[in-house]
Amino acid sequence: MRIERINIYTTALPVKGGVYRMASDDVESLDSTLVEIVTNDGLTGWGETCPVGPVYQPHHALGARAAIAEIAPGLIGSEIASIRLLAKRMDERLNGHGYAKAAFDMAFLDLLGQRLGVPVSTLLGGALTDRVPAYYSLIVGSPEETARIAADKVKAGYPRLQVKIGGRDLEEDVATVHKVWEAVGYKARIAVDGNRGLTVASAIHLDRLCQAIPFVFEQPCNTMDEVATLKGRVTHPVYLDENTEDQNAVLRAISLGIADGFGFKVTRLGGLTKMTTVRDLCAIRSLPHSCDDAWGGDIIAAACVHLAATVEPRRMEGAWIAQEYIDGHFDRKNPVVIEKGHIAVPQRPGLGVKPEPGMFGKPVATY
Ligand code: 0XW
Ligand code: MG
Repeated sequence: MRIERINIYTTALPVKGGVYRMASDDVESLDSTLVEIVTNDGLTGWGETCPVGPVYQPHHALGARAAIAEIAPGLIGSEIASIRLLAKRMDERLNGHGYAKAAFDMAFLDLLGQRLGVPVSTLLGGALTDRVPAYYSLIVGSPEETARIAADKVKAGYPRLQVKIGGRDLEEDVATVHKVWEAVGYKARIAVDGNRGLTVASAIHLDRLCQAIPFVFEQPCNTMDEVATLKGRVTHPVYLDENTEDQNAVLRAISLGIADGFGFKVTRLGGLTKMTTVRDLCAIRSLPHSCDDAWGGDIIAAACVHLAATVEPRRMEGAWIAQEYIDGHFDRKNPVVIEKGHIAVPQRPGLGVKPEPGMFGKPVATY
């Protein structure tokens, strides 16, 4: 099975509700890039990469497409058999840019799964479950409104909430965390996500002012060095998200002992194959983590869920997919959906999702 053609598409994913607010940025519509690989035996494999705007992490949609343009011509004619060989070929075309390579890695695995008749979770080492937990991400908002939505989402079955804070007065952040805790208590696990927005001083204050509330503190400050200085000075467990820019960053954080867990993004880490390495490193040190991406439609959602199914459930912090913030699905027949706060793992060969034919219009590039 050889790569005959690669089509690149783009699609806009407007945010349901108008705006997705984080400490680092407000976003209103996300620009997703889709990779369709067509093989000589008529199979098609799909990949996707969709940064949540250009500010959240050092990725942007135009950057992804520029990187794809460097890589794609060098893949034509390649055999879809060894994922490692394909990764090497991509590295020979372009240094870095894992978030663009991630879309190809997804498409390779989608094709290999279809060819072998197995779901992608099997290619990632094997599923431990057929249903993974999701979590609900509450955007930066007023304490009252955030607590009201939190209670609703717990009632709807979400086992975990992520409360976004930062970019405003400490008083409002502290009040938000308290109100959410009063509203949901032990009924859901809570992560408080600063999205790099707090100074070390504010992070220490927030930690003290919310001392008795059992939450994990996600990416409170901008850099890994700042977060490292929190060790021993805050009582809440600290998780890294945006700072895990590649596998080496994860290795560094684990070996320095500065992260109690992670919010992983599949494309940021360079794709599903690279994620299996950090998944296994986390298993060695009993570190919990999520299997998310920053944004995306059904292709990315399926990728996150296949990977999440291979993580030991006691360390699985949930698969975040953008469904609650986008309208519709790429695959209306077999969409990836959250039901009662959980997501069924696709059982069909490959990723198990296929965009409706023609839904993205004409390709923006073909190789
Ligand atoms: C909740 N997310 C997975 C969605 C947005 O990309 C932000 C992100 C996070 O945890 O920071
Ligand atoms: Mg986060």
